[in-house]
Amino acid sequence: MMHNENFNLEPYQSALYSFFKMLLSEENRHLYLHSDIVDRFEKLCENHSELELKNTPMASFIHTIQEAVVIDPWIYVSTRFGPGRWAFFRFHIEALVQESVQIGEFLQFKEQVVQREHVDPWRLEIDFAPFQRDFPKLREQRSIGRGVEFLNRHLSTRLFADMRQGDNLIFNFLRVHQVEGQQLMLNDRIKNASELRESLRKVDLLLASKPQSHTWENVGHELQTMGFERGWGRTVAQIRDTMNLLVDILQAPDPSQLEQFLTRIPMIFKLAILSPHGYFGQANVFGLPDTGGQVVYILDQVKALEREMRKRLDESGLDLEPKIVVITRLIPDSGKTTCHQPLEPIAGTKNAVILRVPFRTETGEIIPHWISRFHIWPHLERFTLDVEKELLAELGGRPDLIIGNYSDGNLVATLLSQRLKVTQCIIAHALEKTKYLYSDLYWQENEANYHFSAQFTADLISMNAADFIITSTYQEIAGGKNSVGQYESYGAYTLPGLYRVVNGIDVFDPKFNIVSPGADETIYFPTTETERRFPALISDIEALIYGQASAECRGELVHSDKPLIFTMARLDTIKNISNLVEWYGRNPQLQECANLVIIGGHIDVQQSGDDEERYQIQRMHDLMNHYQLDRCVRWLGKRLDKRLSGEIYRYIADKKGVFIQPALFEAFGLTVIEAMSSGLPTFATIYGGPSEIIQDGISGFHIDPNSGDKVAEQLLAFFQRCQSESGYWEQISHAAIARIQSRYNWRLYAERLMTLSRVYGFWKYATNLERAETQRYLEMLYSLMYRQLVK
Ligand code: UDP
Ligand code: LCN
Repeated sequence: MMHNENFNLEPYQSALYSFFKMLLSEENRHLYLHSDIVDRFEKLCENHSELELKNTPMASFIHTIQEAVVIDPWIYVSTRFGPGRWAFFRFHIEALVQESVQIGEFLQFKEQVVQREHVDPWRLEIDFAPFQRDFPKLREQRSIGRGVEFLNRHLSTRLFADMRQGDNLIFNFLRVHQVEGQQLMLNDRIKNASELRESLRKVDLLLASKPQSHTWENVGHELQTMGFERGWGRTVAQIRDTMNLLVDILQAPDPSQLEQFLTRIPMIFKLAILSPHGYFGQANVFGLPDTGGQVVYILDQVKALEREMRKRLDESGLDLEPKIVVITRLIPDSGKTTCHQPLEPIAGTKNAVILRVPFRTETGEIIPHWISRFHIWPHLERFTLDVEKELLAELGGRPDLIIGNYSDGNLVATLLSQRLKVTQCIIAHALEKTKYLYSDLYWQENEANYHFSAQFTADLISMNAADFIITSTYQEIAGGKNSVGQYESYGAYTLPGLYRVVNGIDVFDPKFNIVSPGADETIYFPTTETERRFPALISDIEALIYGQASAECRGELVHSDKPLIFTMARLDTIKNISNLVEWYGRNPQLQECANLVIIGGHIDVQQSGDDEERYQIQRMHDLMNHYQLDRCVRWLGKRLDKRLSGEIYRYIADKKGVFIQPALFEAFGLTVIEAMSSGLPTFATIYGGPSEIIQDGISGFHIDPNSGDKVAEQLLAFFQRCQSESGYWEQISHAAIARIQSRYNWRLYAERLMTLSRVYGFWKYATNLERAETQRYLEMLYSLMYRQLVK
């Protein structure tokens, strides 16, 4: 009997039989995704209306199936009862046997689809679960992504259960802080935790008698003789405040006070941010292959972090300028970009720089050309060693925190953090495994073009090595009701013939924290804020949108009075822009109602050096020819500077237009928040981050890129409603602006990230967060698997 703790399936045995029989009857089909399963089930319900299967426990069970693997006479299914909660079953169609199976068995069966009888039962199985047995885990789904709160609560209770142990820990921790050879917080006049408590009492009496606005310069000397050093605060009032927090913690520890206290300790002065691939520059790079939101994100992040670091150093009484170094690869043949320059100051910051280090061949020659992110794996190890030297020289010492970006940057961050013994944070931006369907199962077929085997192995290593992980949304970690999270997809998967992962990462791990990015508020702001706008750009924008066709623009809009449907993205397959053209082309009513404006790629296919992009460019031309769209579609194949593209969003909003993001999958989607910040009603894919950014029908609209005709209908319905209902466009526009202002901004981001790095740094010092056992296992994986794969 199929036993399931959540559903009583006993009454539905014969219906289940019919259902599985139906799957088996499809010739040469072995794999079914959740949507296929639901689709087949609906057919079953139609054909057997007398069975009344809808709204039964069986229907609920069917909806939990994420994947079915069908090889006569067996059907194996993976079921998901919520984020991170999975169970696996198998069903024998002739013997009518149903039973639970282990994840490893499920994966092994799935391998048969690719490997037939050559499946190796002794294939390497990777399992991180045993290392985590004694490690605290979140329990509730709603807590996923709030790891630091949990960790703080859990570990403080555990540590301070023995007060003496807790006090000693804090005392020792306060003594390790130094900057540029200068001791901070405590000096050796205070010998232990009880002396610390005593000194805190005395110093408070002393400080109470001083003017509260006096600074360390006035009182520092006296404080030093009592055992205290710089770092507690700038003014007497701030110093007392921090010390009182500590007194409270030593008396009766409370996790939120501990967090507050840690945020005040000067721990982060120097930051290294890794982003090796792509063209990383500040101008003429957006839209180039592999160069998109990640670069925008990092440049904005650096500005916000520098501000926050400076504010905190200032508040702790230190006159030091923070230093941030963004490390990328140096590309000698970098066209009109600055990516051949070894060092470039970052505009809008005082002290942050881009440090470029070239990739070298085995014999040491510099590699001159751009390399796709899918092919850079063999270069990263040597790059790490070269970066280490240059980074230490640039910073004059070790960084206090290393942040990795994307699979390649995260791997380099891991290697560097291990070598330098520095806290490591990683940011995925986009995990490719969820973007490309069956990229794990059919990895061998894609190996030449994508090298997913190396990429997924690198991902697995860095996500397990990281001290903490920042994500932009909840769904990035744990998905939604019917969608698997990007990290969650690394929980279990198989690369047939290479290895199978039975416990890769647990979404309940407290290392996950959601810290969402924002959009640069000086560039992306509501269309109604007229005094901040750039009116001088309007004539340029009108020329771009309504001007004549040229080598860089295709299509000439005939009716300038119509609203505009706007999209902007790199032209790769996943962004799905050419399909948008097709949906628009197939709907003459929509063409009648609104024009389509696209920014992305190049008009001339010869100008692109990227295979995917070339294919998309050609397809765009074919579709525009086929549907004769030159009078209602304007396609700009050029890169615009940020100020201009910011003003374009607002121009489109002035004309009561909309923004559309039709991607097959979008990890987060910065264009979505840029458009919404500008007040544009936004239609964006349900696959990935946008489904969380937008509340459907309230602050924008969800669209399903697999149902293009329906998307065209949704757009048409929106424009029709705007015509018949005055104020509707404004309603959605205001809600979009409010949504972004409340949730997605860089100030909150920087505050949070700086707090997280301190709290994780503290717990890493205080406990065995580093998990030496895992570390050794990861080294083995790196050495025996990753290095072999990239040879
Ligand atoms: N962008 C741009 N010009 C282009 C295409 C994109 O300036 O031709 C910018 C866009 O404004 C956004 C970023 O590049 O800031 C794209 O980020 P997103 O997260 O939407 O997608 P990604 O490219 O990272 O997949
Ligand atoms: C990469 C992506 O694919 C986008 O979805 C994100 O918005 C971008 O990075 C920034 O994180």
